[in-house]
Amino acid sequence: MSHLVVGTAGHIDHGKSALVLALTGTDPDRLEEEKARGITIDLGFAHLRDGDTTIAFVDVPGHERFVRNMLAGVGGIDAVLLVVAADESVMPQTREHFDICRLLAISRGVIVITKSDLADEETVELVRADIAELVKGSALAAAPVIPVSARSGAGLDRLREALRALAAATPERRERGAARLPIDRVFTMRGFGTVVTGTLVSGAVHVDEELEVVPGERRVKVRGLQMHGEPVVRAHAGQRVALNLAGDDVKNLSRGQVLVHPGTLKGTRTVDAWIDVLPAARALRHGARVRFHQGTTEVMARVSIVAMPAAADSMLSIGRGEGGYARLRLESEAAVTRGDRFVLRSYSPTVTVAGGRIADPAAPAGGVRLEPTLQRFATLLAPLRGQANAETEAQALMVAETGPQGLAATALTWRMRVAPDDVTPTIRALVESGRAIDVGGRLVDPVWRTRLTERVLAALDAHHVAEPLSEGISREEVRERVLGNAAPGLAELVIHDLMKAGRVRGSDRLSIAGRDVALTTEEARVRDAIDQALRSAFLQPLESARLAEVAASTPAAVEKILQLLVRQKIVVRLDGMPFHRNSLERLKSEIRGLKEKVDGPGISVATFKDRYGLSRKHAIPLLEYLDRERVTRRVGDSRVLL
Ligand SMILES: Nc1nc2c(ncn2[C@@H]2O[C@H](COP(=O)(O)OP(=O)(O)OP(=O)(O)O)[C@@H](O)[C@H]2O)c(=O)[nH]1
Ligand SMILES: [Mg+2]
Repeated sequence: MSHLVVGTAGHIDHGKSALVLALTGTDPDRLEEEKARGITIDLGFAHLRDGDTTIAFVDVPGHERFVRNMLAGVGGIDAVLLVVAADESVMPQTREHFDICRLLAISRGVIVITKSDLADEETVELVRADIAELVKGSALAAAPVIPVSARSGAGLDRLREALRALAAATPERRERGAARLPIDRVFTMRGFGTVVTGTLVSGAVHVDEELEVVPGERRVKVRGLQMHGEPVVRAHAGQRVALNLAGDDVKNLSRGQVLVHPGTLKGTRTVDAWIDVLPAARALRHGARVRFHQGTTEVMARVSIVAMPAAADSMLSIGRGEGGYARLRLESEAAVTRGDRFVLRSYSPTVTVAGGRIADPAAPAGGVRLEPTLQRFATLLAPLRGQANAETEAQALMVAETGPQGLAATALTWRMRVAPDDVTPTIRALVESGRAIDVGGRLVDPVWRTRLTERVLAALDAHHVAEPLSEGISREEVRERVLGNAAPGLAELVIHDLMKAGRVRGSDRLSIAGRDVALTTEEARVRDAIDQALRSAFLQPLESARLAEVAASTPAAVEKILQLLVRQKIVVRLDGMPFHRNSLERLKSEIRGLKEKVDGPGISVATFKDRYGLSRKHAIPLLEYLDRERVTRRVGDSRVLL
């Protein structure tokens, strides 16, 4: 079963719709107004079945005012049916439609000279010459040119034959990749609800599947699928489908939105692109306001021409017939991705001026007047021009640009157009070639592993110098203050690297290995004095003023040493009061030793304070400490020994 989507193209009244009707039996003009005025206004659809080949026709309007509708129609076609009337030959919209097809790289097609019944052979030959001139040097230069009359039926069989050959020669579209369906029509059907139609650009959709609407980030469910009027359970790339949608968010859908597998495409407002300006158009200037057309989307955009820092704005333009780099700032979101082709029309007069290809659908914010920007464009565009293996370079560039934050692996799909099935092998290729490290689903440039290692060492070193008594920086602070802008997985990896290499040690606090707490002689004396004083005080409280006196030092110096001793677990503070570790150990063993001797309700607060000669105020924190240490358990005002 093969599928071909063919779009008509050509000047108004040249017989495009009549030809589709003659080929398929379906009149593509369905609107009252179209029938009344005898012109096509919006897209029309019809299809032809030939053995196991289905040819879907998208019939476009020729009127110059409706080129935007034509653009929405040709976004998803495989081939063009370029129509030129024998009695008028090549006209302005013949050229404009053909330009659009070229800009969108539609490289297959059949050329039809319609209304052959209205012209003699000589005239038809002149039309042939005009056509040859038009398509010279293009992909359609060798396309068949077939005179046809929709009125008499002459030439229709030859045309059908040519279409059949076209279908046979056209490769099936990529089914790999995430589903992507630009909406070209939305309507409601009694008994069904909302129906949207479009051509599946990539991937496949199934009945009962959930899809996301982009832009808008709404979810809808596929209640039913139809292809050419018949229900199906699945449709794939290259097929025209009608989807019956369900869900709370199904209201207000419109042409230009795209249905995708959730999370595989995002709305964007800044894109980096290559632009080709048509030979017959005016130069595209920096700052120009244009209409950006991609798929079925149309949004206004502002062009920033990318050039070297020295170039003056007024000189910045891409000349007629030339190509160049540009950043497009869209005035509203569009659902586009890398590699997409688009068309630009000038704001006023509304004519087609250029087209191009998206290199990055989520260009970084900021100016384009920087030398690295030129390099960025060159790297991103090389693979789109067919340079082998350059895609890995382009991916590596995007990874590098995200710095220590890293690029989410999912961005490979929505930003780099990597099919979901190809994400894992792509990551592997980046990692194996040394372009990225994979930290918990984020890809980071390996230079950050080294840079952040240095950063941690420098921070620890500075800390040791500033606070020789400190035993390092808490792990949390290292993560948040020192490595705060790094992907969490990378921060962990860097700390792990340093510990494994033996350069950093610690658990709660990290310090540089070998940089032990350095006490001055005076500090060591104070420490020993405090140590001694606390040991001999046993459980008697020693306020810091008193400790300073005993140690012949200042309260501030004593406090610093006390903090060090607390961190070293030599001193324990209970309610702010310092006790020597040994005192508390002795207390615990003494109380445990009472177990055999005491019976009944255990020890009361009164017994405890009398035993150790403490005030009630000082006894309570010690008893609570014993509870916490599971030596005792409080029952009412008493302690049971455990
Ligand atoms: N004599 C003759 N008239 C034709 C032929 N094909 C179309 N016509 C007439 O030409 C007029 C325009 O035909 P359409 O098919 O509507 O032309 P179109 O290209 O679809 O026009 P737009 O969609 O508005 O751009 C109609 O009156 C048709 O009847 C033909 O082969 N011979
Ligand atoms: Mg028409």
